[in-house]
Amino acid sequence: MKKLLLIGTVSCGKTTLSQYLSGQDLVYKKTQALDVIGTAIDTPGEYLEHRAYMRNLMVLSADVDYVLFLMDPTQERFMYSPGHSASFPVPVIGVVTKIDIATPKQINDARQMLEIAGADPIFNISSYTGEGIPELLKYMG
Ligand SMILES: Nc1nc2c(ncn2[C@@H]2O[C@H](COP(=O)(O)OP(=O)(O)O)[C@@H](O)[C@H]2O)c(=O)[nH]1
Ligand SMILES: [Mg+2]
Repeated sequence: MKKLLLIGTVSCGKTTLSQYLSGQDLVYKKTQALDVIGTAIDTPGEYLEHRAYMRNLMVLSADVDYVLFLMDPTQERFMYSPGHSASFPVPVIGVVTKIDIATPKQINDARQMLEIAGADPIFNISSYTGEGIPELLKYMG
């Protein structure tokens, strides 16, 4: 399993995805601090939402194989800046979460936003149904 840094707004699905990837039970748990679940570093959403924390994300990413930009297509908020992925020293993969409850249009819009942020490639997943996760894991190797 690769080392990952999961980034995304509050409640976009970071903790649930890292629990899924590490085979843990899915239990709601608000991430208050950095949390290492299996080989994924789960970050509090506040890291992305407050610019002052961005530096911490950059430092953390030095030690991982991939950064994952997560995006919840049912949320209106878009926190990534255009070309954001270029500030990380490792490949940035886009992950559209919660596709079990999102409309096709919401999913497409989210994909476009992640593209603008520079994430490549981009996977659509659900941590509830597991859809899309085998493809993501296969890509990461
Ligand atoms: N329907 C659905 N809900 C999800 C999915 N992933 C997470 N959630 C729910 O979204 C909420 C926030 O998830 P969480 O992983 O804590 O988000 P985080 O703040 O990014 O760590 C929780 O109630 C999760 O159960 C998913 O794939 N589908
Ligand atoms: Mg969390």
